[in-house]
Amino acid sequence: MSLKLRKLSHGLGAEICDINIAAPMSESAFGEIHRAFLDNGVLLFRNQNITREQHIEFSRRFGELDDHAAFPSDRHPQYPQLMLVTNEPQPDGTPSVSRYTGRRWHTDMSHTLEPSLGSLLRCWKIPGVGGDTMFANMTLAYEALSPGMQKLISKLHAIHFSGGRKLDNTIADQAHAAEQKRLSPPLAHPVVRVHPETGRKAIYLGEKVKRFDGMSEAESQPLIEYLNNHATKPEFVYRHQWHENDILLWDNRCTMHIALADFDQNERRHMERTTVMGTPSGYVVAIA
Ligand SMILES: O=C(O)CCC(=O)C(=O)O
Repeated sequence: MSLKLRKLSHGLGAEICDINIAAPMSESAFGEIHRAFLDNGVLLFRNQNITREQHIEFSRRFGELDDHAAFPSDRHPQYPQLMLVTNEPQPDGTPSVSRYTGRRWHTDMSHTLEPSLGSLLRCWKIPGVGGDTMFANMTLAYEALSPGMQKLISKLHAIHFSGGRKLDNTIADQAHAAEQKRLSPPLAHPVVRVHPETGRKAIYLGEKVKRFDGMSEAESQPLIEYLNNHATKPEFVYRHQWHENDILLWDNRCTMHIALADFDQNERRHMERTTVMGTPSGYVVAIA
């Protein structure tokens, strides 16, 4: 198979055109997709009118899947390998707890000791306008820093907090936040991580990070803000406008992303994500 690729932006991302990811696929055909994944950081598969089982099955080719035990209330009731990102109300009529998922720059599962390798998000329902997702290429962002800054941040570990999610003051939201805090103590990861497959260095940060290990928030914030702003400059970013049945695959080891609130919240937006597990990283931080 020879893949038909279309670049999505200068900074990252490519569409794999004319493909059905649920069709039988040889190891060598999958190898081409895997190569494109490593080269582009984000891959788009359009028009994937497939079943949940097929979404899960294709995702498994990239590695072991998370059962989302760290997000029990966000799991699909029948498929623990699928995490919901939806504003569809719950069966009892209360708001969905995942309606604000991803509204800050982040990489998936950075609040765990096995942060994710990659995620595959499938779009089931999208508002008439907006509901976009943005991605940043953290390898390019790292490589654009001066040697002095690269050296400085290579010594730092950043503390990643779970539950950086926007909340309303509802009982369900508050209970969800408390549960997340209990399940996920703060962890520190290196600010510069080496991609295990490409060997390239990337910044590993985001807006869930409040401070560096061994430093106060006031001391850390200016540098965190600088690095997050630097990494999200237009030249490192791709903004995805969703169509129903898009599947977007991203590499959590060298990109970060944000779900935008740029849509009418009364309209329905429903996504389902598989999460491919990564390799061990970081350590638990004792916080007084
Ligand atoms: O809903 C989206 O566009 C992205 C959701 C997200 O941030 C995530 O699944 O990690």
